[in-house]
Amino acid sequence: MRERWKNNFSEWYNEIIERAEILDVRYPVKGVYVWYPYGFKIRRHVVELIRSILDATGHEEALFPLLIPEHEFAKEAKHIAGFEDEVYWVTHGGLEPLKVKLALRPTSETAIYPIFALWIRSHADMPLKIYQVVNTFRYETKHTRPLIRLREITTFKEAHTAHASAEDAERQVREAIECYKRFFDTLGVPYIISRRPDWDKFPGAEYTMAFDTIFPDGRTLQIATVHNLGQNFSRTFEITFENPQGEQEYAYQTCYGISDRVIAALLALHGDDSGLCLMPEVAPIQVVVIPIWFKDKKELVDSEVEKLMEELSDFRVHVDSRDIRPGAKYYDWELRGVPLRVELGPRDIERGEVTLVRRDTGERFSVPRGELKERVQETLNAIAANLKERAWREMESRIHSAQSIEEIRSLVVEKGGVVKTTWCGREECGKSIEDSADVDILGILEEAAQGTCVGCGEKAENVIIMGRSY
Ligand code: PR8
Repeated sequence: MRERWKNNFSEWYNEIIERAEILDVRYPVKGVYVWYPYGFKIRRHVVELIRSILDATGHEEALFPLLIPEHEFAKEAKHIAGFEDEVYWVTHGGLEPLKVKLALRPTSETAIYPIFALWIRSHADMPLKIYQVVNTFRYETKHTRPLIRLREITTFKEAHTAHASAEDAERQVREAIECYKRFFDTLGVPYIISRRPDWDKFPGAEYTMAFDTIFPDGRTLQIATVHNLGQNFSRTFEITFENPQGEQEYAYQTCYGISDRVIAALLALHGDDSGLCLMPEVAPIQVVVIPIWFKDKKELVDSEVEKLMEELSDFRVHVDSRDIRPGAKYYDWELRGVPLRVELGPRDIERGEVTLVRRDTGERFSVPRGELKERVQETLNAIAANLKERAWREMESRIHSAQSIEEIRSLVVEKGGVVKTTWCGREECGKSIEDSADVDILGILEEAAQGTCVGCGEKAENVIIMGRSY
């Protein structure tokens, strides 16, 4: 059942985040939340996944300070202009005013690049590919929401790279996109990749590529961005290197990031009216075992459960031996999204079978005891494939084509979706399309445009997607 999930998504989301023990939202600072142990385990698996993808592609993890001195933070004019109204400042040490104000990083370009200037000497030092997983602070003025719009972003994975040529930086942008595709594909989170219009790119970037997903209420969520910084920051921070010809040159840079929003998407897209439905890859518990005790058979069942646990030791398994009704246990683990339930009672033991129940489809079936391990693996794989396929199908069903402003408005605002349309590429016209449709241009797709611009009727240059985002 996905009635409430679909029709009352916001309510569903707020309630599930709390009841499934992902975040405690009662912390007394706006936009700042507490991770429960269960939610934090999901987070840990997600972070491990992105780490493994980045490590396998030659990135190295490092850790830079949270505090950024004002003079570094203010160096890059566009960057500071883009972030100044979102920065938290540390102005005092105890009772004493600080001589130099310190920014809590809203992102770490200005913490990292002065140090890159010290690390990079020659073209042989590059490509330099660094990442860190840290908390960042943004004084968001739009409505804050758990995992979606945070003032303390607790899971900011930011990568920063430096290159000896513009071509190599361009190649890095493609590599980053490939890394994120692999990441989202493993999580079964569907995405649309587009290039942000110039007025919406990252402050200080040459251009920004973004991944957006669509939530059940039709709103889009930006879940990853990849920025080509060109030489904008290297000029400001004096990141120079000696090229093979012996000349000094400014480095070419990229940066790319994801956040807690990835976890928001993971939870939001795979849920239903009974709660979460976790991808096996990141589920803290992949298989929950429920012993079905009958009066005089408790010992028999318990000893079989013990054997079964050993057989399933390759998975993250949990036995629920609480002294409550099995039905109450089913309810709890469904709410928390455990992908697979195993039930074992005297009747199963007699028949040499085990009962499996899939969280995604509710399907219940018996498997021979001797085949348990293979069948569990096979079923977890089937669940992952089904969740991914279902999420992609749902998202694609929300993308429509529109040829007029009225159509854009009606498809996005009334039907709750995203539209594809065509645009001449002029900023002035783009903004007027946004104003008259009351819908944002999310980005430009890598597709050849045909026909005319939906705003001015001139020749179309770009295929764009438009929607309302979180
Ligand atoms: C950069 N510099 O910073 P970006 N709450 C949750 N997630 C958020 C929030 C928020 N308030 N704001 C942004 N995000 C570059 C790239 C280092 C890394 C998420 O880029 O400003 C969004 O998914 O685009 C965004 O795509 C990502 O952080 C990176 O932030």
